[in-house]
Amino acid sequence: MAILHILHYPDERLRRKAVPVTSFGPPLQRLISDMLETMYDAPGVGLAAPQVDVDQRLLVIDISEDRSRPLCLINPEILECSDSEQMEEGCLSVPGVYEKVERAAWVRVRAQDRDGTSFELEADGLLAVCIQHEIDHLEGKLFVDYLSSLKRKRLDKRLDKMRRHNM
Ligand code: GNR
Ligand code: NI
Repeated sequence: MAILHILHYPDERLRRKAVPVTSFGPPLQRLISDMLETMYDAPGVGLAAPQVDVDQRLLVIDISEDRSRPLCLINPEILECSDSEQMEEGCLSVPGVYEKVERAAWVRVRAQDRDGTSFELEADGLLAVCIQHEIDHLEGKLFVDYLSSLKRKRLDKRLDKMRRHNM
């Protein structure tokens, strides 16, 4: 297993639209194990493949307290969603930034598991938010895209300053 490098905003590679997974062989199995290890190490509650520079439609999530319930969603699709709620979000690709985002409070999702078997999942609370956040990554979308333009400008200035400081 290996800890993978996580790309940081505003890296353009986070903006690509990921392509469907078609091969469920050993390379995919290794990638899933490495993504789980990377997520637990970070630590984060989710990780999408584009964050580790893999342009494919898969993500891992574990929202359990004791980090014992890994979930792997491959080629996920939101079939249905309802209500909306605001939750404070963070992202491993935008370290140190936490902002409220409005999303569906409930989702029904279809995905494939690591063997390629299709399944459906209903989620609310943090799991629902996390699934939507990770699926956004597959579309090249980041949670900061939902901020008002004023907040977004302030954030870009702050990050720019941090980067210049670190050069
Ligand atoms: O670790 C994470 N926490 C989190 C908190 C609220 C809403 C979404 C998330 S996902 C984030 C990990 C991450 O960046 N996944 O892409
Ligand atoms: Ni993220």
